[in-house]
Amino acid sequence: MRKFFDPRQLLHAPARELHNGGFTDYAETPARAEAILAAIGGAEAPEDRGETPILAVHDADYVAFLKSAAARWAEAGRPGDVVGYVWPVVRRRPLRLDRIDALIGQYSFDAATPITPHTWDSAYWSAQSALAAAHAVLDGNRAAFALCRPPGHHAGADYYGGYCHLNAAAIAAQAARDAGKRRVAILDIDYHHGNGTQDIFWSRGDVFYASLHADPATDYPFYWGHEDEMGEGEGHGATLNLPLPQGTTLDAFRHAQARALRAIADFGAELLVVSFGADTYFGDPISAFRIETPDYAVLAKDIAAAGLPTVIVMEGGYAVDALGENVASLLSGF
Ligand code: OKP
Ligand code: ZN
Repeated sequence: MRKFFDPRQLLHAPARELHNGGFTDYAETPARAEAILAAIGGAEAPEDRGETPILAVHDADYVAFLKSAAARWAEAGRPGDVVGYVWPVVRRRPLRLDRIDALIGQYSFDAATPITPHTWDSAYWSAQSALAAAHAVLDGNRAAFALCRPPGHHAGADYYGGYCHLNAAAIAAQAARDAGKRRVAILDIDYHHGNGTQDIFWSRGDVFYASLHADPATDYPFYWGHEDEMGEGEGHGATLNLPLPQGTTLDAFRHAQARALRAIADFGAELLVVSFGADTYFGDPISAFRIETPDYAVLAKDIAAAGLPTVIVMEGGYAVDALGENVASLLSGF
């Protein structure tokens, strides 16, 4: 299987994050990508497809903010990483904001996703890796893997959060649409609900979003991922949320995944994007499912049996010591 990663994706390395009321070391580390690379035997560098496919998903003003945030922060005399501390309760528009502090609040939804001077570069190349995998599949490969880091599924068209800045899975799905695939599905099997991906395709009937995740009643991102969120307008019925309780093991996870795959088949998807998070692993430090390393191969075989051209995009997974083996297990299942 072709695999894609650019070394510039390692540059984004925030020092600390706000976690449960205190500052801890940032969990979404460059070491995650290094562990995966070591276990899967390296990856090809993606081509540079420019900003056009990114701007097909993200708003231009948001992209301009991401690029300039670190410089504006420094200009304001602030040391360290860019971190927000004030948010509008409702995203009132049009806003005419100039203070960096206010802009952060407009373009983000949490305080756990710092921006550094390298964030744009890393997020850009993470998106390019997803695009490279999408094009490998569009060119006839059965499946391809994008080692996306930073991850993407919490990022919306005009906001970041949850360690995510550019939504790689959404960018890959949109690229497939623009290349002529009429119906595309995204299967999100990260531990957390992919609120950004859901939001991007919420009102669209051409991209199906199915997610298995920890119940938002107990887990981040809390506000999204309930079973009754089904999309709107032309998108009504093209969003499927399957929240699962903490403690979920392979059997229940596999059962829910089969349900999602049936819905994707009924939808008539011509290409599948898998948002893969290994934070469902029982040893994950910030999550509470009980998937084991060999289980990922089982889940992958079930996905492969759907018979769709498949783009696998990396999302979370924070047990760095086991992360490489977990990803290798998943890829072996294909
Ligand atoms: C990103 B991905 C809980 C803090 C949660 C954000 C988690 C982002 C997960 N105290 N921090 O979906 O793996
Ligand atoms: Zn996650």
